[in-house]
Amino acid sequence: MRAWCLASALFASGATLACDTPVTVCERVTPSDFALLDGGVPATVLVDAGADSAVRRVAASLAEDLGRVGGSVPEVLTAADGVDGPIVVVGVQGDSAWIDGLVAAGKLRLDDIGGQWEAFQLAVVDQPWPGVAQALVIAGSDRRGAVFGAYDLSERIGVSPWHWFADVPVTRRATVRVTAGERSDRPGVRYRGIFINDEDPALSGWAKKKFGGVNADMYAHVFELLLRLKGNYLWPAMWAPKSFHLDDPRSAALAHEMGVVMGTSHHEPLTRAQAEWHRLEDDPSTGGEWDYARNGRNLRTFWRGGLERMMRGAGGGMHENLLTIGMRGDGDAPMSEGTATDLLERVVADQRRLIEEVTGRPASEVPQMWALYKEVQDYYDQGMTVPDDVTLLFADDNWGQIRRLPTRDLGRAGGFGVYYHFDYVGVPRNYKWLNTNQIGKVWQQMDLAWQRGARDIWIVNVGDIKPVEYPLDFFMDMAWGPERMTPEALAAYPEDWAAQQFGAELGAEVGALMTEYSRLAARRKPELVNEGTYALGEIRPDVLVRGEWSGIVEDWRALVARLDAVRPRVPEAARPAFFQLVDYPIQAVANLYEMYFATAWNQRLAARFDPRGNVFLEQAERAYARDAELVREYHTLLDGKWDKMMSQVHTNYVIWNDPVRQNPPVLIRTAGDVPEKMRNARAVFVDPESGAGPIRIDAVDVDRGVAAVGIAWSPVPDLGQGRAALVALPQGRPPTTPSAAPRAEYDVTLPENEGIELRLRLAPTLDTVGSGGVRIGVSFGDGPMQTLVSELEPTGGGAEKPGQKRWYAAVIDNRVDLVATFDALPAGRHALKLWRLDDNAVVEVLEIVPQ
Ligand code: REL
Repeated sequence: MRAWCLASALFASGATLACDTPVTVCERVTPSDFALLDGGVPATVLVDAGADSAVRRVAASLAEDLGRVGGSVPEVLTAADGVDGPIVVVGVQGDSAWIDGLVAAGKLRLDDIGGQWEAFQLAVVDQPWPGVAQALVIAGSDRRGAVFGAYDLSERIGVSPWHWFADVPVTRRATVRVTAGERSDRPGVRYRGIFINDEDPALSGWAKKKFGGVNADMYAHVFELLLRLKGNYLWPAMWAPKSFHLDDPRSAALAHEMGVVMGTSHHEPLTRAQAEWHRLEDDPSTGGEWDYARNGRNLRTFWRGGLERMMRGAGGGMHENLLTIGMRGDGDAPMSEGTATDLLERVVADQRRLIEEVTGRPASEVPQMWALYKEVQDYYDQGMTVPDDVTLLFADDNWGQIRRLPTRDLGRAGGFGVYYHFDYVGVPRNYKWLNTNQIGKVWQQMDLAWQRGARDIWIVNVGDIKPVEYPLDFFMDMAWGPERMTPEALAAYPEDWAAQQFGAELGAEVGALMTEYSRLAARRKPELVNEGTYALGEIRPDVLVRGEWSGIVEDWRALVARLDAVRPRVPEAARPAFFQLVDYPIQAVANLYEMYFATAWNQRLAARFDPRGNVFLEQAERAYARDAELVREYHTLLDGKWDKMMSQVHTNYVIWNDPVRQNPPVLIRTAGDVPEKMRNARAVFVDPESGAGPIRIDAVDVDRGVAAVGIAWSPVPDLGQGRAALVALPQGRPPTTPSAAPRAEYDVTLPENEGIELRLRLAPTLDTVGSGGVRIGVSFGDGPMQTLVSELEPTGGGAEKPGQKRWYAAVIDNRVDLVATFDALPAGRHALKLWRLDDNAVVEVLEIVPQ
């Protein structure tokens, strides 16, 4: 087998040398470059006196970043009089006298960004004003464009978006030059956001301790993080009884001031937190049943109040919002039995009437979205439409598989979006402790969304934010530049990201740790692991024989060994960041596996009254104590900056929902002595005798790829349990007929057999078209093709549907197994062929089992 395409496509780094890019940081010094920092002296920052608050704030933030790098914070001036050194000017085209003056004088052209959404242009301008040799212009097409331009520069001078939120240190540099020329950029996806959700007890507990609550002081950091990540949209924390507006009225004002577009979660219409409905229950004009058929008048009053509050805004101006419309039942439940399209259409029509009445604008001019979450998707599938200007927000299955993508009305003005999950509270099991998402999976799903036209909103449920820093950064980078996030850029991402946080010397190794951690953690959410998850080996009088469990634990041990080798080389200043982003997740999950593994052996041996079980009892107890120690270490880091942030319950779940506290494993002590030589549990294991197993092929080990209709099976890194997964690219193309299907071929040698069973291991992706499953074809040689179908039905809010049980199993195991059987084939060499019929098939492993 040859690792087909891997060398060229998968691991080739697409990084451009910074010196070749205009207006970026380059180590080489050329006279035409702009001196952002010269011998520790920063350039002066200039902003118009009347600039928008978001622009003034980011100018100050950029000045602080220059201080972080160079050691002294420059002044932020509103007049250039008397400044003879280099100047950085931040402003909005058409709103900045400084920038417009340069354009009028013919010294600056902003044609690249004119009239665009959130675009920015950076340009080095010589002799901008009398007595000033050079200016670095950061011009936004609008206020957020200016913000993103400034933070783009911050990132390039070495201030990670995570400098506060994960304590990533900034490397001091006395001299920073910015290459001459001009450069512009703009987002691919219009609204790019996060949903803080399931935030009790972790983020809530942390915020309460550090800021006195989930209030504006906390949101100041969240907003800044979001903007540094070039995101613009937030669904605030809402776990009952939180209300973004009632809890601290400063929060909404601050969002507006900093330039963040606020929203509310998918089931909280017209800026109202669900909790407000209950908190205002004493008000006779609101409250009562959350039921539009019976209590429509109060609901309208309630929603009107939300809109009026939005209109009052800061200083009387309207706050920027992307309004959620539609309705679910109270507390995120389905609204009614079955699909009540008429009622929901009435809800939407009434909500839009309210929008017009309160804002005084046509509803089509006030941004709105309708989230097709869980059973709400049924309304869409059954043909319900909402006005053309409303963005349709499709959702994943809460486990990272997008359920549906646009199939009709492709040109609708409001377009489409996706609501995605990195964290979830719900069936089959809550997962909200640590990151379990592979960036390759995020890439595959969001690339599909992009190709299929879901380009107006990408929002991701990030739980407490903290444990999902890495995939969140990736999600936002991809939302900003979806076309730039090619498979090659994806392959380079772990190293690039790690280099940004920990320095170039450690980039490759730490990036590899992130990749392997994500692969192992994605196998199964830690909340779904227990002592019974994997098969134990055999018990013999003198030794124990390794089984599946041992292999799983060995994978984690190998990763910990690599971590241990890297840790001492992490510079002192980066240790807190390293602990949060790399060390804690790896150690904590590895330790959890050790605990369940030891528990499994303890219970098994104790059931046979075998005192060797006591060795494992002690091991499991140590692991349980270690878990608490690791949490303590996290919580006491940096004088307790992140205290309570790791307090999601994560051991010994019994049902889908939280156990209320951490529970120790059930361990059994057996009477009797353990012989000395048995006391080292690791030393008592032996390998099983190897028998003839299936022929296993990593799906990316293709011998021949045969492209057709412009589509080819291609490796996608950081996806699945192999080195990469095989996906037909480009995505978003229609089904292919067998005669026109692209294929991958594997040369295999079959033994004598009476038939062949072929098993495909796929990622549990969904049919996003609604056409009855994801199809894939298999055949041997010139034999007939068999069509295999993966048909999973994620849980909606309503009655259980056929295929739902399969979906439970698939998301628990994070895999789907499809099996084809073939009549006896002659022993010897055959070409096994894999045919692309539908989009969104992600193949990880093939296994051939001769019968
Ligand atoms: O993950 C989701 O989208 C939902 O479970 C949540 O949005 C839901 O609102 C929950 O927090 C409570 O209502």
